[in-house]
Amino acid sequence: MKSAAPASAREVVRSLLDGRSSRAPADGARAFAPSNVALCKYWGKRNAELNLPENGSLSISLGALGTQTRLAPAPSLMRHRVTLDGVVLAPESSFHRRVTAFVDLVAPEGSAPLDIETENTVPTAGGVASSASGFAALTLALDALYGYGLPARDLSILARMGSGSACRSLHRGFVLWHAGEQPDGLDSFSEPLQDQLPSLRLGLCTVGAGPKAVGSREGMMRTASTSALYRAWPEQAARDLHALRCAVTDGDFASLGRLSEQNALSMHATMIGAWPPLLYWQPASVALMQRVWALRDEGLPLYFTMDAGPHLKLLFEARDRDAVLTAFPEAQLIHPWEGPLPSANPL
Ligand code: 2P0
Repeated sequence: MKSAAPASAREVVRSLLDGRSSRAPADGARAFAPSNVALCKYWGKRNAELNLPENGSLSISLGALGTQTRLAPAPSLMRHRVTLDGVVLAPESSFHRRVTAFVDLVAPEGSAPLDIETENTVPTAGGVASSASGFAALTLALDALYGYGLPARDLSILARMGSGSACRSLHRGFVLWHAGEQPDGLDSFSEPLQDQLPSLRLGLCTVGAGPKAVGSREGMMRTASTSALYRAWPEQAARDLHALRCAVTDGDFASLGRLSEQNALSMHATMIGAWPPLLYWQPASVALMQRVWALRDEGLPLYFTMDAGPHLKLLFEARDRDAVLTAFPEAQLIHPWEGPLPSANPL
């Protein structure tokens, strides 16, 4: 494909799958992908159809928190059936539509409908990323079901078209998502970084339940189109991304924590400057931030990051685990390198 021409998602997928297996699908496939949290955030798109980001981002995987997906061809069904955490979704629900549109993009033409069962071990649609691990697991499962055998880079490009942050859920540990420059996005892919901070731990502090009022997709668009502060974002993200890569390479936890916290708060500042304003924080979120800052003032090397929701993800080192869990008894401890590896198997 010519890299200069704008491309549709269908053209990009066809170029990736061209010449790949067209054998009969397996009887089924099963996959797992971990969720991830960005330390340098993805906020804003240069192409909404292909989920091409304005800036590169860097994440850490969330251990055993993620998504298990099972696929089985079901010729007797009239159309795909999507089951999320044991509940069959209505075909008109937005998640059903997103999932089936992605499946139709990737499956060979004329394929039988699929029975798609997906289970999350992360809170769904509450600001703790679930679309990331969901579309990553779905991508891995589709690759196994149809026997495409795509290389990791192409899998990440496919997953990104399902949900941007999904491309970072195909690896364990630190993952870099290159923004890329090409209009077709074939240079916007993810890759794992060498892990130099095996002592990193996270603490998930959830605030409230239930779905957020404004999803990331709409939130990004609103911010980019109405927030004057957003103009400063791509440049800051590029600077933070470079510095965070150095912090990971050097095993420099203090720099990683500071850069991550500042990057998250800067992203939120761009949202607050949007119209109508986007403030994902609850009073309890601010109280948690203040607890982190007070402990840091007392000498505890503790930082946080936040996504498009009210929850905090604490960042600390294994040796401070007891002190952190004493101060935050509500936190769920996450070891990024524990749990299954991202993988898929035909059944
Ligand atoms: C991130 N977020 O880097 C940022 C920080 C939310 C805040 O990636 O439209 O669900 O599917 O590409 O990936 C959430 O955005 O958006 C997200 P789509 P996605 O983790």
